Amino acid sequence: MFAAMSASVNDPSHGFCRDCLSPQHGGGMRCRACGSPRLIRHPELYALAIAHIDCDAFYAAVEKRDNPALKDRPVIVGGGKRGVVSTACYIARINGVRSAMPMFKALEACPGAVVIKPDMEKYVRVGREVRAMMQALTPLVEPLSIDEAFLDLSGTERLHGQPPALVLARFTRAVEKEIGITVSAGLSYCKFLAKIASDFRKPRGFSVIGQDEAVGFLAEQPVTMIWGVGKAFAATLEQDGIRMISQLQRMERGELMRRYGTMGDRLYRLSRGQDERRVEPDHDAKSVSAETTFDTDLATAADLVPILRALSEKVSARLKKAGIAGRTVVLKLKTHDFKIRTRNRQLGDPTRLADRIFQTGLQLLEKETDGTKYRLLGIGVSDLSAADRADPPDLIDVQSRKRALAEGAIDALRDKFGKKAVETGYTFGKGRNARPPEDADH
Ligand code: TTP
Ligand code: MG
Ligand code: MG
Repeated sequence: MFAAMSASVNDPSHGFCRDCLSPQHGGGMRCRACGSPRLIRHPELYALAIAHIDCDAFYAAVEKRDNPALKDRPVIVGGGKRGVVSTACYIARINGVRSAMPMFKALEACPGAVVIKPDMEKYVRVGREVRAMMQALTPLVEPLSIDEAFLDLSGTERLHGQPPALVLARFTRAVEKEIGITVSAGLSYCKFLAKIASDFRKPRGFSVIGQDEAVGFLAEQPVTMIWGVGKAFAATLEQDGIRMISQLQRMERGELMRRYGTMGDRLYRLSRGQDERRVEPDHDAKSVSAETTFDTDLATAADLVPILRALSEKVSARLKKAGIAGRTVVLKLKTHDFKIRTRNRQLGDPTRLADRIFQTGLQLLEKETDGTKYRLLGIGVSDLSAADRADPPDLIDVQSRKRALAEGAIDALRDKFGKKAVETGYTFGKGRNARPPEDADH
């Protein structure tokens, strides 16, 4: 499926050297210009534009960069509060060390390892630098975590004067040179396969999965390669005798949906390499929200409403401080058995008023107070915009206008006398069961 195995390895127009980027004509094993064996050839190389990039052994790579004496040593980053491995460099991995392993086990497997406590601030900073370099290639960058993102490079050829494959290879070189860590890249026609490809030949990998080979390639993979098939779901499939994606490829959509609901539809499509999801760029913040986990599960409106009020005020305060407003109110509940329920309502205009957020949340909450016990409640707004068009006074009804005016007055008092100076009826006496709200910026 990949370059080396591809049928058109000899096609002179479909390859380049990943080290010096010179085009490769003919089928040699080494670059004609620089002698490097890191050649990439693929019949669809210049037709694919969806990329996934993931840094190699990210935290450990940053630590090695900052202390060259560690270069050839096995390095484990972790410990801290939970006493587990965050990540290990590839030398430590040869000895069997893995992320999430208890530290004592990791040291049993690799006694000579150098253990380093995580320095999150540093990793966040480096992650941002890598992201900034991605954003210089295309505005369509969708971060998935601190060290990885999807990029949609379609339509960037005119800007860069090069097809996406070369832009990507140039990028991986630039990260090595400018940031001092390595990344792996996957290139395909969809997100699902781009992500699989980036994981294929780590570290310093560059893998390509084209349209023509997708179904054949997937047929040979286990179902766990499908997005959303975790351990529990894989066990369910295993019980039904399904282990390989090829088995899903032979099943009808209706049958899969009957057995597995919406997940069945996903299995049907992804097993056939069909993935229409677009690369969604990151906006600085997509929502502003606050949530709290209760000490004991709560079910009644009497218990939940005061907490909703307090959280709405918190969200509103943060919106006001940031000068932004949100048009969609999102209620989040987690049931006693850890199922998440989110409910949205779009407003006519963006708001930053605690009362509007609260009243909307209340309407959504009413439908969910059906006796279910909850362990968490959250409220927030999304569809963010600048505050200048928020809460137009002539468009809100008389009651809400009164409350808006009152809220303005309360804000002014709080500014003058401090946060605790004014409490509304709803928040009075709250907190019996609630922990302090946690902020959540997404
Ligand atoms: P990953 O990209 O999953 O792993 P990695 O970059 O360390 O290694 P590779 O991609 O080459 O396989 O995660 C990125 C970082 O997130 C990782 O360096 C440390 C952190 N992390 C944890 O803290 N705990 C974990 O269980 C995992 C998987 C990652
Ligand atoms: Mg990584
Ligand atoms: Mg990652």
